[in-house]
Amino acid sequence: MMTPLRYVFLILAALISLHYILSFTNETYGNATSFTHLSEQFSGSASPNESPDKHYNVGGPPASVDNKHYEAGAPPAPVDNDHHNTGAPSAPDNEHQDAGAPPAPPPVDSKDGGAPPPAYQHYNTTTPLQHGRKANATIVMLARNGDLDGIVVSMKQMEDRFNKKFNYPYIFLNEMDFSEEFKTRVSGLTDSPVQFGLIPHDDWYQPAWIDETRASAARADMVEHKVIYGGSVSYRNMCRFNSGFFYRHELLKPFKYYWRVEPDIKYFCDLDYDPFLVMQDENKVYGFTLSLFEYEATIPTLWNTVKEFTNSNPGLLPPGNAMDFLSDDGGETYNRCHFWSNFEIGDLDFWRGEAYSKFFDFLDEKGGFYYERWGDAPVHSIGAALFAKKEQIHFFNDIGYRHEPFQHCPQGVAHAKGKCWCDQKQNFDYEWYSCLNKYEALFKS
Ligand SMILES: Nc1nc2c(ncn2[C@@H]2O[C@H](COP(=O)(O)OP(=O)(O)OP(=O)(O)O)[C@@H](O)[C@H]2O)c(=O)[nH]1
Ligand SMILES: [Mg+2]
Repeated sequence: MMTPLRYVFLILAALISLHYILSFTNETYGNATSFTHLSEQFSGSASPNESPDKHYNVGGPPASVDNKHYEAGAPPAPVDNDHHNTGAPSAPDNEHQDAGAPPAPPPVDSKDGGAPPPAYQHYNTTTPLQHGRKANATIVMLARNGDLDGIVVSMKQMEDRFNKKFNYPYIFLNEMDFSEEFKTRVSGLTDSPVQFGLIPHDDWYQPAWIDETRASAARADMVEHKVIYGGSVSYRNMCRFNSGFFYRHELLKPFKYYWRVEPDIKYFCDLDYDPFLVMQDENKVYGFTLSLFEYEATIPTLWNTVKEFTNSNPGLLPPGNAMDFLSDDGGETYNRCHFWSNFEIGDLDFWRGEAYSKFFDFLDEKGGFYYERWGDAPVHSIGAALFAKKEQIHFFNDIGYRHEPFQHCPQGVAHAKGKCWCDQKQNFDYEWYSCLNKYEALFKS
């Protein structure tokens, strides 16, 4: 007779035999039950090959160019008159854009990977990581409390792609007090200093000397003609502030260089050199990634006003400026090309200098920020192109960047170097609506 104890021994013996058979015949089972593996499990140390981070290196799916943003013969023109008055978060408004056929993607030059001419390729000559140098620079974001969700998206990318290595400070500006939630959330994203500034009343709001009857008639007309942001006063306040006041703000006074960042943008590539030092070492005053044509309806009298100014101040224009980026006929007419100012790396002292200061004051007195809808992009671009030498305007080719609905995706070698996650075929540089070829032509003759 078998006693119960014998049954127990018999089952144990059977289990041990099975374990040995499986250990030798099945590799997965053998590895999983090896002593080394089991001891790692108990001590809590994971194999270096099993780092959870390895699955998250990509940074997200590539953005696609949204065809809805293009229309044949005219730029995308959302009308969003309430958006800027409500403090609601920015949202791309795609609905009012005609769905024309998108331009064909530019051919990628297989010889040089589509890289721009050597004139623009002079990076990595300066890296603060090697030399321990830093520029006197800050990252600037103008924002409403309602922009918070888009701001953290932009700021996290700024930190991850660039600033956690370089630790430049941030300055946030607003015509209203930032909420505690805003301050807490953005401060938590960086080890760098973060400051929050209130914009002085008169630097933001429509001046009392503007004829409101004329201004409101202009807004109504633009709404009727579906001009983008045509009915918005706060958008005009924003454009005027960015054109002539941000660089004079108390918090920016100690700084020489700035990098402008907007909500909901994308940075596609790792940046392992300091663009501020490129600006400083090469005496640049303005850096861009995207350029395009302005909406004619927003600037009907801008160029005549510019000509009036330059005719009476010819001495402010240096020889060898970038006039040919702006005009195809030696300055007679404006071709509407401008650098897209939602991305800017620039020299604050250039804006603070005599030429641009006089220029801005002259434009401001004409009232075109309110009687029309002059944008800070054409105003900055015209200022930089006229009052600096063309070599002082820099194309940051290796900064992959998207602000809806356009993106600059570095090509070839630059794409690989930055480990960029944008699709190289989705690149605005040589689309029909881009002005990059006019910038490049400046350096060909
Ligand atoms: N404080 C404040 N910031 C604003 C206001 N309007 C716009 N901004 C900011 O100014 C910058 C430009 O505004 P956007 O709404 O992005 O204008 P845009 O880039 O021409 O157009 P979209 O991005 O397509 O909406 C962004 O950084 C905004 O957060 C405002 O009324 N108050
Ligand atoms: Mg924007």
